[in-house]
Amino acid sequence: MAAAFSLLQQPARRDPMASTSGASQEQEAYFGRVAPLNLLPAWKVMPIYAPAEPKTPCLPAVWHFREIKPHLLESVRVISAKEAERRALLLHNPGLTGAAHGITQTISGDYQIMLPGEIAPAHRHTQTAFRLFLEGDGAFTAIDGEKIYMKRGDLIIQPPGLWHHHGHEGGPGTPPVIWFDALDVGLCGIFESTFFHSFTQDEFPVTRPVGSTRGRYGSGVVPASYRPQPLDYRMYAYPYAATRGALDSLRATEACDPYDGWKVRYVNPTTGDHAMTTMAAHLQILPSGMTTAPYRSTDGAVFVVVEGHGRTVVGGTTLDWEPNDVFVVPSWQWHHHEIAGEAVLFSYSDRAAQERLGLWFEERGNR
Ligand code: GTQ
Ligand code: FE2
Repeated sequence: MAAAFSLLQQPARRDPMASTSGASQEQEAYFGRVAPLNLLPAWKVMPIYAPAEPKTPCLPAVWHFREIKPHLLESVRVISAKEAERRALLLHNPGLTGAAHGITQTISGDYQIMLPGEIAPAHRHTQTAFRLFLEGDGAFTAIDGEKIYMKRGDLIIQPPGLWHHHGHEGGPGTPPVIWFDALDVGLCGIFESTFFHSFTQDEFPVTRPVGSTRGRYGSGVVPASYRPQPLDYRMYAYPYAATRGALDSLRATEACDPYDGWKVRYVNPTTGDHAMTTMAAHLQILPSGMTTAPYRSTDGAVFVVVEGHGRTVVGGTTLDWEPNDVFVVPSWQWHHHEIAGEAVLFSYSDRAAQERLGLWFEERGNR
């Protein structure tokens, strides 16, 4: 995408920060006179609302599944899925304070657990969501009347406004199921466009056969009468076997990209655009021993480790990771990956929203 201006060549100019340091007594008195009228002098707050480059309170951080799993298992004794509606542990960025509770200011993530026989009751919301399934057998998400059974690595996107509930159909005594959820909570919060409704019953009626949407839209064809709409989603399930197969296929003939290894983007098959309107999602494979070249972009990205081991260096912070761990690289921070054992990383961010609004920028460094 062509940038509206060059980010990398800041013209030399007086420092706008200078105007805020050391306001004179006269200026302070003036601020005091306009404040009761709910006015703020722009020159006083300029560096906060218009910093020279992206600034974030979010910190680079990693959540180790090995440490978290015992607490997830314990949560099933603390509350039922029905009572909790979603029995999930949110990943909270340690740099965020106050009401903010996301991994970044725009997106959230959590680990959700269900026991056999449980139902997480039906609801709908304006937030876009998705699940990346991690472990266990017998779990489904029902979206708009279609049950989607989930296996490890499957991505299930949850379009805004559609009724959904979850269940675990494994028999008594089968292990719990655990998956990773993400929502654009902060983004909808900033726009103050969040609606949330609970359905009248625990389960929204299932009216379409298993495999319906992927069966119709997942094979390079669409029903003949269908005309794609920009905000229309028709396919919810992206099975891991298919996406992983796409990576293997790329790898068979393409050179390893120094920044990304081999990387695919999840798309809406009827438009070719991002699979979700607000959040971009990607899957990449990085070979053992690879150190990626330094990169930064304006979307704070969250990574879920599907396979492999390694670490990611974000500025001065090193994040070690293994399967099922989650880590975050905040906006505009230089980072690279060091791969110890061939790794498959799922990642997501608010990039789709930023691109639509003309706000997305990236910079590729040299090694
Ligand atoms: O599974 O539908 O953790 O709507 C938060 C909000 C999970 C879900 C969460 C949700 C869900
Ligand atoms: Fe939900």
